[in-house]
Amino acid sequence: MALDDIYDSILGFDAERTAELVRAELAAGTEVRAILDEALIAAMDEVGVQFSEGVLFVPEMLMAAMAMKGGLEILRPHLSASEAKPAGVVVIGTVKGDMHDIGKSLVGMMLEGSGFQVIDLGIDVPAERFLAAAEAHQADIVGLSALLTTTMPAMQATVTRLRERNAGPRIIVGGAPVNQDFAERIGADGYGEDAPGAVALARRLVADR
Ligand code: B1M
Repeated sequence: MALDDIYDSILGFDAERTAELVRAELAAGTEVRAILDEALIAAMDEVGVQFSEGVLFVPEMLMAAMAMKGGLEILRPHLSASEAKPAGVVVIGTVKGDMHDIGKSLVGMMLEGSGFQVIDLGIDVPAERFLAAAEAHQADIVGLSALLTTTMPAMQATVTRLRERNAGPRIIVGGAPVNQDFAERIGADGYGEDAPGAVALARRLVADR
């Protein structure tokens, strides 16, 4: 099955083939969601399992990530739809010390697709940069991503820094080690389990403002 081939191409670190197969799947009319969930994200989950088991190491994890990101870029126009007036402004980034950007980028793309204006600050973003960007762009929402247990404190520190403003933006958090309980403990306004969850949450928070 073609989705399995995409999955295998990521686990084979063959970025060119991943791109080729994703294009072919789109042309064949396969749903974007299926390509994303059953091939791209599923493959990265397996990479994580194999890394934990000591089968794969950091260089392989990186090569798999590059293949996944290539596929994601091809899906980007299909995740995005333009609207005249943005649903809100979101500043998003991965917190300080953390280099993982695939989940954060996916959340950003899906927010764009839902009509939000997204300012993506990238990876390893210190609290001050989140604060400066939120002010400069008059953000409605700041989205923080963390993939490491060791960078969860940086997420907490960023929330604390953003909260020092009186009328600050709403803050949403997400990433594999984060959960609702943690979000509440650090004073975030919400937790997005995945990209669609983050979009639903952002919509709710903007509507409540
Ligand atoms: Co890293 N890594 N990594 N890694 N890596 C993990 C996270 C890990 C779980 C692997 C493992 O051990 N099984 C583990 C963390 C363990 C822990 O802390 N509990 C780990 C480790 C240990 C490390 C290093 C420390 C390894 C080392 O150097 N010894 C190192 C740290 C570097 C650093 O950041 N300082 C490291 C490095 C890397 C690479 C650079 C090689 C590469 C990242 C490349 C890149 O991003 N450009 C990498 C990768 C690829 C992974 C795994 C395999 C895949 C992550 C991914 O992209 N998933 C990962 C294992 C895993 O997660 N299965 C792993 C796909 C992506 C779509 O999912 O990011 O979870 P995810 O995003 C989801 C949700 O979490 C959520 O929505 C997304 C879509 O559904 N979400 C949000 C994310 N952000 C959100 C924000 C929101 C809302 C929802 O609102 C704002």
